[in-house]
Amino acid sequence: REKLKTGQIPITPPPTSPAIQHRLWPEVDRLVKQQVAMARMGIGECGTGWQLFAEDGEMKMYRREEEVDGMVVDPLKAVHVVKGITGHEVCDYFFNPKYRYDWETTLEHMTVLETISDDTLVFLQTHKRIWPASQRDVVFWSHMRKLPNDQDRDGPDIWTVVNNSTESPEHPANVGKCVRIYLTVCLLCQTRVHPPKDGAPITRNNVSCKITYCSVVNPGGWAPASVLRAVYKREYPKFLKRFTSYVINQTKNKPLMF
Ligand code: 16C
Repeated sequence: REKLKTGQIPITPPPTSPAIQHRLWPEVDRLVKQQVAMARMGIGECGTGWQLFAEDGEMKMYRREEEVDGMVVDPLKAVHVVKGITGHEVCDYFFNPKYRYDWETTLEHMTVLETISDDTLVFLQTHKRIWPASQRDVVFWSHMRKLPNDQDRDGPDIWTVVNNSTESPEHPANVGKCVRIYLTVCLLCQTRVHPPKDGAPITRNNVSCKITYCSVVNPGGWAPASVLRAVYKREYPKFLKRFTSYVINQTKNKPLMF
């Protein structure tokens, strides 16, 4: 097991995880640690230039304007607090391919290219075209992980899903009608329990989930900056509201999953 300094968070998964044997594992493990550390930082702690561009109740979305070779790659950081659901549930619905068409409105087609383990998959997705740009596709690994709760050792675990672009020799970039996009996404979910004063059992009324969603998408080829910024300003809030409502609806009559 990894050696920890005081206050350091252990985020190495159990050594039994079968994904450890896979060629992608060193990258998965490194990226997950890096993305989780960044997601845990408050907006004031992760550099300057963050602008609030969308707000709705508890949901706040910030972006930083950035361009690489003339292409918009604005990083996004969103925070939200949603009542009645747990971090494990939110991550499960985000990670599990069987639910993806239900909530991912920009999706045209999704294939699981490889099952590395129960918690690590490789996806190929095509997304809806935005006029006047070409249609986009993306190949990424997706990894879901439970993290120990270092701030409250008796509290529920923290859960995360990290998605990061990768290559697939069977599906090379930019050969068909689609332009390949490149992304790094981190969803980090922390469950808060507000125990009933009378010692009654904990129900959905007693839990909430703090969600942090960070994303950087490189469009991979020409797309007008103004169109791209207008699209993500509309699509990211739509995604987070629709996805969290979906999780609320799916779980409302099910037992809590911590
Ligand atoms: O994280 C999210 N979803 C995950 C599971 O699918 C995964 C995938 C993310 C793909 C995000 C890129 C999608 C871009 C497609 C083009 C947009 C089509 C809009 C069509 C409107 C009718 O991590 C949730 C993702 C929420 C996506 C919000 C949209 C972000 C747009 C960013 C700009 C992309 C550049 C497109 C260049 C033309």
